[in-house]
Amino acid sequence: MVQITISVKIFMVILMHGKFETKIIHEGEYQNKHGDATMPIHLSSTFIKPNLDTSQEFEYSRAGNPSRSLVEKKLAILENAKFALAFSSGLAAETVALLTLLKPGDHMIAFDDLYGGTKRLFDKIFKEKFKIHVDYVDLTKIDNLKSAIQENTKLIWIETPTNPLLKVCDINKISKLKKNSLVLVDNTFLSPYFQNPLELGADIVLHSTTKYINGHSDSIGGAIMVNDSSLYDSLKFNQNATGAILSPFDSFLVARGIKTLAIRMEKHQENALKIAHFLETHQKIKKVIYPGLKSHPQFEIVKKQFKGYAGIISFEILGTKEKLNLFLNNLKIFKLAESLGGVESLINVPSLMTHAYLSEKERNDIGINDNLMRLSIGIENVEDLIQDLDIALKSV
Ligand code: P1T
Repeated sequence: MVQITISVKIFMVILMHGKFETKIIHEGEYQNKHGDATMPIHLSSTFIKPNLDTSQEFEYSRAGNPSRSLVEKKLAILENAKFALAFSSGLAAETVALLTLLKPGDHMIAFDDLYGGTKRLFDKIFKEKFKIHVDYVDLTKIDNLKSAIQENTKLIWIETPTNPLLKVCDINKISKLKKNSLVLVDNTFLSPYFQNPLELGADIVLHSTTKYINGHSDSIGGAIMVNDSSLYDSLKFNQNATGAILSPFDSFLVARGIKTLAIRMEKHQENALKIAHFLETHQKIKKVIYPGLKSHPQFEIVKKQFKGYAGIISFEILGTKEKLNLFLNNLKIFKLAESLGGVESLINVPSLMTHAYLSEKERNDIGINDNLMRLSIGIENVEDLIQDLDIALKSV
């Protein structure tokens, strides 16, 4: 018994000082009486109370569940945060964040390029129904923030890199200028392996775990990580009150996906860099946007802020809509689908898919034109991926 306690303590110390890859595998796992090497899924919706007076960690699975609790421990480790919460989707996490941080009449500044579903949530629900004032601002230029910020600005909402134009802003500078507001960074596109916004001064980090964190395109989920305990308590209260929780089975999938995040991200990036260089020199391509290219407009911020570039590339093809269709129809490995960050390579046409909610004018104003495509580079063999793109481009 004494020996077990000592070895557990030594293990805890190793974990505390361990590197990212070690921590994400071991954090939250514990040995039960059967000796499971990995935590089983706890499907129970409710937990039996020994009597009315005893309080216990888990009572009802909406409020707390061992499988969710395990994944939340791992999620906190990912962003080096004190607290994490796991939600039923990225948009569920966003909804609870907005409900927690804003009240009618408040003002919010958001990056002008964001996932289409996020803008739809802001515009159609929080602006229209709850009278939140939202200003979309190009935050690549810090002066734009200075002129947009108001006394009642309560929240600055950032994606960096943005979806789908991969625009980058300086989290540290924005956090220093925030005045009375909180800074929330949607870190989905880089994953916690390549960027940690809390360390750069942000107050809240949000992820669609559907993407890199789970990594296998088989679960929809979201996460919020914070260091402030009262903020955590409010978010947790609203999560339980609205019921926006990650299910036990999805918690298991996300916890499993997290264990390979580091190795997947390295491969996504290695492949994406090669593909970005291939596209950049191709005569049928008009423009390539990838944070790892020197041609990226905010490459100076990228060098300072990112630990890596991840696997999303946006590009414009030369020519008409027919040519775009020909190109898409001739791809064999890249599949036409929404979402990103999985092991398989995907291609998306934002104007018709992820950003179809925006009007043509809104899309044109920020630069999402009809020929823009977004690649999510998977972890397949990179020569196969380049050949797939090459053959499809030759058919155009
Ligand atoms: O799909 P969901 O898990 O609800 O996550 C929403 C979301 C939040 N933030 C970012 C940056 C996102 O890209 C998304 C979802 N995006 C896609 C489905 C997509 O194809 O871009």
